Amino acid sequence: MPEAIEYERIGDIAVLAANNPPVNALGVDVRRGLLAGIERAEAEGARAVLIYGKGRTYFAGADIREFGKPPQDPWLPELCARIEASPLLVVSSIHGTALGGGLEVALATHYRVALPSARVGLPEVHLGILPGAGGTQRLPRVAGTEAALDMITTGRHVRADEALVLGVIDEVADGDPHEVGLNYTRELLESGASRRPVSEMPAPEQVNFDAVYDEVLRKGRGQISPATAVRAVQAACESESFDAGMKRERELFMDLMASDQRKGLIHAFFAERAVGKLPELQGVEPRMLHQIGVIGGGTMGAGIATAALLSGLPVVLLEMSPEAAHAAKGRIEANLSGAVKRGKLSQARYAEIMGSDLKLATGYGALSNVDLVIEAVFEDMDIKKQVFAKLDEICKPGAVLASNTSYLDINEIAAATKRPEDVIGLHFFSPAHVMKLLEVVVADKTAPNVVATGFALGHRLKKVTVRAGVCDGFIGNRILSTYRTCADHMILDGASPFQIDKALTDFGFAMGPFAVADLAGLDIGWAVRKRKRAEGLDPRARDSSYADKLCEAGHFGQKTGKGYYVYEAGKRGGVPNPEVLPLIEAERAEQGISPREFSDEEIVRRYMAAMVNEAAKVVGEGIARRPLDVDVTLLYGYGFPRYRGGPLKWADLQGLPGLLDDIRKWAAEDAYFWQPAPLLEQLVAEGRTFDDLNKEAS
Ligand code: T1G
Repeated sequence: MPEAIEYERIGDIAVLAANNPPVNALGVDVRRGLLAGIERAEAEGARAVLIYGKGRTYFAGADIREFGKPPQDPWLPELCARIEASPLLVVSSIHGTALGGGLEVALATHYRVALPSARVGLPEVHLGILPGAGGTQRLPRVAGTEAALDMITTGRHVRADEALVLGVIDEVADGDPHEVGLNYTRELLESGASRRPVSEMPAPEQVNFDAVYDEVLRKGRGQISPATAVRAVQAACESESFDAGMKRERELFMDLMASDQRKGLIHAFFAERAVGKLPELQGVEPRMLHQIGVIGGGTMGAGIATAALLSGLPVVLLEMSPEAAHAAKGRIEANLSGAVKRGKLSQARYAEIMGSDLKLATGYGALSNVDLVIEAVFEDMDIKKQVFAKLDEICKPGAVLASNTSYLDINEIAAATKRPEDVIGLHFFSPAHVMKLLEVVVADKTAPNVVATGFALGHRLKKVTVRAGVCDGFIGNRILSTYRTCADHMILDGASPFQIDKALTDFGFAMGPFAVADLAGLDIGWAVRKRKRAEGLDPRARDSSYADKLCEAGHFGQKTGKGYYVYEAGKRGGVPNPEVLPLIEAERAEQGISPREFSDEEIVRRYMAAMVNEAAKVVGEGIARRPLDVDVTLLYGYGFPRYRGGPLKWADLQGLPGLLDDIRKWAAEDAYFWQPAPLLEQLVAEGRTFDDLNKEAS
């Protein structure tokens, strides 16, 4: 096996090269190698040590896979102290990303040079922890308290030019990191530069830490790591010595390491990287995409077209009339102008896209040469079938035919063509150029390379792409429909939409379900309810019509200014609509229900249990391949709090037996809704968790 740290002696300089692909994470072998390298350089009488990374990056951080396992010597904080204490001049040459423990090692070296393309940062808070190898003590000493607080609490990656201004690095130079590092180290030796341990620099300046703490806590919506990190930086300013500050950092670090939030966030990190790893995609080449078609230029179609155009894919957008095509163009223009304003798109590229990459059409013939078409027309099976029959006639052989339906049966849609193997669901979330989730819905006859093409498109559009099977609502909307139903039941029984929204935002959701419904448009849920009633509801299912009455009165949520909430132009968010509670009270009276009190805790418990139970059915039926696919879907498409890891990670952390007990208890009042998922029962019987299933599948 190659050494994780390679040692090379060039004149007076000992060069330590990290060789631990893919990201030179600071696992135990790398730490041992660095320690041995420093000791050898000192023993051999070198004058300086240069540390850099082979491959794509300097150290991208501690090895996250070691978290939660017994620690192995040397620990990173001790290693950093040892590097800094070396009597030799120690220099880092940074390329790629110096993140977390990587930046902490760099800060323990005496000088830092970086390539212009390099980025540095302390992203630990995103993993539910804080920098634990001196980052909270050393960074404020070189960059000042304010800049350090910003970097540590946001975890943002800082570009080399900014890092230079902040004093995090000392020099920017272009070239190969080995050469750049050697040149810089030689210059330092020639100029007689002396060692420069950051720990010996004066303590950083005081700020109003309590105010910063409160602000960061509020912004974190219940996430504790950024606020806790503020206290660690405070210790850098207020401790009597550097070592005392380090001790405080360690205590706070260990507290966070033991937290469920850390477990949730680390799960999210690996889960979002695992969703694209499917055995069925191994070795399968996706079809080439040079140009795509989008049918329908409403909010969804225009969003999908925008996402494709931003990724460099030319788009033919089909609308039914010149007026509709014109309106669609306006939506895309508005989306792209937003990207220009945010600095994500240059003016020149904007002009290029509008000038030649986007083509508007009103006849199907324009789609004869595209490699993939995404249909985003009205959510109606008959219309979709007509569209696909037409595509079957027009599109060239091998073109992928995709539907953006959010509920409808892709098998039935595929059957409207003579090439069901080319048909797939590509379920985007609105606004499609912003939301990160893409569900790739695989029908019975979808060809593997069409699935691979869906994933390749998702990758190109920078989406987190999840595989789903066919059922009503696929992974996300099926689970949504169940937890929404649970919320509706609680309303019938005595809770208010506003209490439910508040309880769930306090739990960490970006928005509560009723605010979400207002945002999405109440007409969408109304259409689904009408369809389901037309198909025939199970007589045991509880139903309610107060929400229909809102729609009948023309209140569709934000787009009409009124729904569960009333929205005033120019104001963010809304205030409770006073018409809602009387409608609910009338409904309760009609159904003969005497309302009861709900605690916020019960609301969350029931809502989450409904979500977990449906999610377990979705996994048990193979609609989602693994529990982690559900977790990622809810995290990226439904505002689930990332620090809770996703519903099934949350369930594991709560304990599955207790959840199943509750579900069985509630089944006594509503046996139809609270049917325990067979998979949940099985896991409890076997004493296993959802995460055990994830591990078995990887
Ligand atoms: N440990 C282990 N594996 C890691 C890793 C890490 N730190 N970072 C990445 N990987 C794996 C990843 O799972 C994937 O594996 C492969 O590398 C490529 O990653 C004491 C406590 C560096 C910007 O938070 O942000 O230091 O899926 O697909 O898009 O304070 O990875 O191929 O099997 O993401 O080019 C702090 C986390 C740790 C950085 C590269 N560091 N990594 O992005 O590739 S905590 C981080 C990233 C810490 C100290 C502490 C990104 C990246 P596989 P990728 P990428």
